[in-house]
Amino acid sequence: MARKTKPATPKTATPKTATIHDQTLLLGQGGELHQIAAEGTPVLTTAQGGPVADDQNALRIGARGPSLLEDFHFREKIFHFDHERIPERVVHARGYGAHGYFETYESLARYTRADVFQRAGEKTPAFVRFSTVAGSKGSFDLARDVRGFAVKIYTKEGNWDLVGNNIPVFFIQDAIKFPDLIHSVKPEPDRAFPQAQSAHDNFWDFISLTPESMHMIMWVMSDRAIPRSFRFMEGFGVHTFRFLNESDDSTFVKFLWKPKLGLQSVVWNEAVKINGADPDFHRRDLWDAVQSGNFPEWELRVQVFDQDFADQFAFDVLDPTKIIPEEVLPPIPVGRLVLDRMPDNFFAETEQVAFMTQNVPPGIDFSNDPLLQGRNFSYLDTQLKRLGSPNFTHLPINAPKCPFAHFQQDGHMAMRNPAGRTNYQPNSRGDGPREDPVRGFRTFPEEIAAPKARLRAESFADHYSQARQFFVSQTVTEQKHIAMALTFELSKCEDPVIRERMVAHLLNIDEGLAATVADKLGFDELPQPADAAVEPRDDLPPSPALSIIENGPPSFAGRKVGVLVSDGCDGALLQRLEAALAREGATMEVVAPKVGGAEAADGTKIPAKHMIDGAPSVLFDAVALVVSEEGAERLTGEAAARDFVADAFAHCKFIAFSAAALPLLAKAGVEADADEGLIDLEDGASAGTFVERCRALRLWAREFAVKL
Ligand code: HDE
Repeated sequence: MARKTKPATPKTATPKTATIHDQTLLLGQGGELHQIAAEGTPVLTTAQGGPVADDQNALRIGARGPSLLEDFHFREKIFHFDHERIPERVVHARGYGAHGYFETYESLARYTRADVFQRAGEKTPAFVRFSTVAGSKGSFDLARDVRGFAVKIYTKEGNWDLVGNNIPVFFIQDAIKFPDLIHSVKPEPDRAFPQAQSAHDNFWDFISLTPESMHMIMWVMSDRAIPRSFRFMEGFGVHTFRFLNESDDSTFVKFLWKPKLGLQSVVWNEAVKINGADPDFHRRDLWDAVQSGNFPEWELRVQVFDQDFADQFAFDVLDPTKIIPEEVLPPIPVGRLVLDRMPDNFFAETEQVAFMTQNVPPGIDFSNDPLLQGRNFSYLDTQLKRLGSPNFTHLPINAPKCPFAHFQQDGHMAMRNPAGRTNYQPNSRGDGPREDPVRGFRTFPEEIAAPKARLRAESFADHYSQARQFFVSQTVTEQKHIAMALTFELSKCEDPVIRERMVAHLLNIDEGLAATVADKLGFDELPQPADAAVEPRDDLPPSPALSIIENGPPSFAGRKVGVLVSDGCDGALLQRLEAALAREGATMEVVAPKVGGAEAADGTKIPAKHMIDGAPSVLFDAVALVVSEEGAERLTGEAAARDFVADAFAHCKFIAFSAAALPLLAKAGVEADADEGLIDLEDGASAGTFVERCRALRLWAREFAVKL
């Protein structure tokens, strides 16, 4: 017998209603209005607003017969589903965004007339999207990669997009090489792998033939490319821009974002494991932080300089493969960015947001950096491809939040065509907007007299000196990580010629680094150093601002401890630990043999966030083992528990433990008194001591004793 399928309707709270034009309507979660069904629930409609009677069965002849074309509801539903995807970004496809605001510290009127920098304490709405570059939308978060750090500030003079990265330099000096760079790093075209990885022949082939990328290579082989969280990374505008004040005087400017919680990265072995355990590690982190009210914050700093400084500086300020070290030109704090609200809908906001380098308000102007000039074309062009219509500025996330008026009209999805007869200017009716030479955007009238040609400036020719400066500015631990990263990546190249060409470049950066990598790759002898267009300098002083470890946080705030518990454990100890962490602004997550939780010795229930198999220690900044003797005994038999401890130790994390956990430590191959990173919570050390030690984030000295 034929049957009509109708799912059960769960009971909901008493709905809110509104009466509009004598019709009583239901108010939805987001304030949207619904027609009311007989049961008092919102009515499901078609996109045309027609009420739907049956959304479980397509229209067909009989119960077992063919479906009918006449079923407009079915056809509309499937048609729309078929078109749900828009092209992912060619680069930076995987990203995650949040709303917030930018707060100006003090007037910068002497440098710029940009309205956003005029009034101390003024808050301007902002949206930020963080991203990886190489991977597709569904790739994992902890790829070794540059992170995008794109900020849209909705100023009273239009949107200002500072489309930056978490690394202050770039691979190439001319935008015309961008497609080659990106083709080389993306999956190889015949085999379509590897996904979201630079460790393959094509990438290193291109890089080894592109000496200008060497400075950037030092950064992407450093731990900067495997950040612990978006919240703990810096952001950089990369290019030199111009500030223009009311008198149109120009000052060069570079923009930097400094995370309030300090810098932090993970180690490579950890990154690989995080990708398996939680491919959404970074997005989850941002979501959790914002939702729990721990709003991530960055300070905007600017390096401002004039033409004289630019002329005297050792490198060309238009060259995007160079930095101006902070010790040479200290950045000035000018405001702060706070992220305090997650999007209501990922697609509508984070996916459809369209950043464009050419979005600058009056008072901010471009320099002639050839990469920036090329980007100013690309970002508009790519939005048309991705969003499908020149009216992408009509989408709420992209629309300015200040009044705007122009005569652009029509096109796909036009949602705000102006009313009235006049759609041009000048017009004799006095209708519509007119240009304003005083408030409007003015370009710096730079005079340039030079031949039209395809040229690269001589002043861009030094590709090694700052790469070396970056390397010597790192701590010994960080230098070791760079050597390990280069070795790993090059070990994945099948063509030995590529490895050799890269070691030849490294010889121009640091001989010790080159020798280490060559040795680990199994070279019999070192190649000749690569030809350098300009003799590399070794007199650039180390810049401590370039080290992550030297710029760690002042406290353990914003970090997370994973506590492995078992039945019969000391509940009071657990509470002391939680309280000590809360005082620091850090959090604790309980990991138990069962996700249902555990029962402390005094009978109290301990709710768990994770079961041990789903929460390896790589997901935490530090760990604690609060177990009973019996619990420890049981856990020693579980590989996941042994790995929890062994990995935390290998990744140089601080480990607190109750005395009963000793057998578990032993089974994981960790000596309880191996170093000061192991803290016995029942032998003089308090939960507070553990938290204090955790401020160092990692016990890096251990790394030289442990071979990862
Ligand atoms: Fe981009 N870049 N890029 N880029 N870029 C894009 O624009 C491009 C460069 C950066 O979260 C695309 O909307 C060229 C440097 C970020 O939506 C595209 C060149 C820096 C994002 C594009 C560069 C960046 C993008 C793809 C060489 C750091 C993500 C999707 C001249 C300062 C923004 C899109 C978001 C995205 C082109 C180099 C940062 C294709 C041609 C240098 C953070 O237009």
